[in-house]
Amino acid sequence: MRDLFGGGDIEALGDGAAVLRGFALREAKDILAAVVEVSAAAPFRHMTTPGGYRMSVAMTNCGRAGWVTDRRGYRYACDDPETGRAWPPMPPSFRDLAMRAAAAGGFDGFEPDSCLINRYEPGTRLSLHQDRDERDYAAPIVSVSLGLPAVFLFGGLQRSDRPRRVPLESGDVAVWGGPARLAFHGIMPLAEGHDPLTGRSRINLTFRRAL
Ligand code: MD6
Ligand code: FE
Repeated sequence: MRDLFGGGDIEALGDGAAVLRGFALREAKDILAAVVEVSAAAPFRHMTTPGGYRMSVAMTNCGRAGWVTDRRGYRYACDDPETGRAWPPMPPSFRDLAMRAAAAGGFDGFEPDSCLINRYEPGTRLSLHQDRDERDYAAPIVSVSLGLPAVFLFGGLQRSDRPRRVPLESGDVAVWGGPARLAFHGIMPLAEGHDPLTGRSRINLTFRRAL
């Protein structure tokens, strides 16, 4: 069962991890409008991995720190390397949503200082990885899905642990922390489709406590 107003189901993905079905559905339109504003100041771009590959996911950030990758490595930076300016501030509504989602997932007191915004198009994928560039792992990761559906791969603490395949729809929020903080995760190649709010794309917001 799910309702339209964010009071929906919580699906456990193991100890410390859950999907909050439809948690961000009510504010989806407003979030996407804010993403358009952020990306006017800090455009989506395809970053380069330390190994020299162009990422198929297009990314930007808002908040005090933004996640970046280039030939020198993965890290958080307070300035956008493309513009030389600070990342756009995190809208208060983003922070509020992330805090409420973290609390619903069992993590009270989450204070995100970084919001990585990812744009996927059909065919785009994100290979299995851990989020480990943050200074400490006490805070959870909160990941908001909007637009086209995707299959989230959620594994264990070893790369070799077989991941579960979790379908994510627009408005779903995944939260992982505590014993699951360093779980391997990824996104299967996006299927072709059309979403009424985003068209031919999926927008993902990942909130972290980076610094
Ligand atoms: C998702 N994204 O798109 C999950 N992690 O649902 C991630 O796990 C992620 O998009 C690190 C960097 C970029 C990402
Ligand atoms: Fe990740």
